[in-house]
Amino acid sequence: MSHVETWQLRARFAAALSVMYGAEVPAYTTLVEVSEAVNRDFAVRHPHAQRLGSIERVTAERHGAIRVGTPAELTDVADLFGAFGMYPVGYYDLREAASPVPVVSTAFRPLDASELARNPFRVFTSMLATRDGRFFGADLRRRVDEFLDRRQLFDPQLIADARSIAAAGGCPETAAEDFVARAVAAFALSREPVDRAWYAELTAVSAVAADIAGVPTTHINHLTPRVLDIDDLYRRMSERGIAMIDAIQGPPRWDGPPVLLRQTSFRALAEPRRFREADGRISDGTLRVRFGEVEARGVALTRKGRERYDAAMAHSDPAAVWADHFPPTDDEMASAGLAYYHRGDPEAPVVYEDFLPASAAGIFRSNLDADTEAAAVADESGYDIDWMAGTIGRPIHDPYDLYDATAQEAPA
Ligand code: OOG
Ligand code: NI
Repeated sequence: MSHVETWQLRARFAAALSVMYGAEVPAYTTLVEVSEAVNRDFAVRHPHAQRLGSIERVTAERHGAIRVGTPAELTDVADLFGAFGMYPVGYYDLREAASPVPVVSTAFRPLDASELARNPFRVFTSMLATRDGRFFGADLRRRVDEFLDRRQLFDPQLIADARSIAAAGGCPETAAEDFVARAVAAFALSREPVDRAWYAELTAVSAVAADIAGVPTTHINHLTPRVLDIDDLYRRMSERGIAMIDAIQGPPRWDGPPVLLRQTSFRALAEPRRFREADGRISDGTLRVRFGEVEARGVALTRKGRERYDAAMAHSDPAAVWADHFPPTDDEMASAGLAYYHRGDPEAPVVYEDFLPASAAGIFRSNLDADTEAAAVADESGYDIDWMAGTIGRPIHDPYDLYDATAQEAPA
């Protein structure tokens, strides 16, 4: 019987999620079409277009985002993604952002360059920070936790199957289709009615809390294609009348080597949802919670390069000071030890595979109707990378360790 490896399961999972999301969010299909056109045109105009990844990989590449409510739910996610060869990399504390969001996050992704080359799917995963008294008073926290403890996001059988698939490194072909279908279904927008009063009450204190803990299920929040020219994408989407957020997040455009990650997003339309009213009646309504996002990836920065990046970004106009922080060529980036290149070859950038906390917080916030107010009390939650690793019972990988290892290898 043929054996389906975890990377093949990951590729099928990513593709099936994309089909589902396209059916649920029609604007996503437009975004994918425009992204493909941008990439095709870019490749024609630029002979070295494939330096940051083959057109096939870039065009097929997606990241998703999901949000969960509790440590137990996050642990289930870690178990589930293990079956797809996706492991937690990096700890992102969006509570620390200039405009805080009450979540702590990691990204599940393949670790090795060879696995990324086979299929690079990754999912940014956030957990609601209910223990942080700055965002959740004792009463709200208790009621949110009670609601979350009563729901079950993932069928225990799905998680048990995921654990055995992860341990076996794959599964027989006969089991693969069903497993992937069940995993995808766990992230579909639910038809289950939303309790109108509870959702409204949570919205009044925190839009993020309502999105995560106001409903009995989770869902894929966005699915992001990758482009080679995000400024061109931004222009083309705007020309189609799609209102993008004000700015592209992350490093400014410039003529030197693109670094890290640039992202932009647009607010999706209202989606039909069912509601349960106070008298028990079921009614139809809409919620505007999901959105479209697109990304462009550049070279991964070393710790030293990242310090320069953070310094430039702290400036009121990063574009104006960019050239004071970064040299204009890959040669100089490599010799100054600012960015990763395979075996030190400036022709062979190591692509950034992770996320940026400030951009992530910006993307979150740009798609919420209201901010969460932080109270002036101490944070006694204890959330940090070690807390998260201990909770999910697995290491949270350090992105720099992974880039160091990748840089020793020839390009995949
Ligand atoms: C996650 C936002 C972060 C990104 O690309 O930085 C993110 C979310 O909205 O749940 O996806
Ligand atoms: Ni995203």
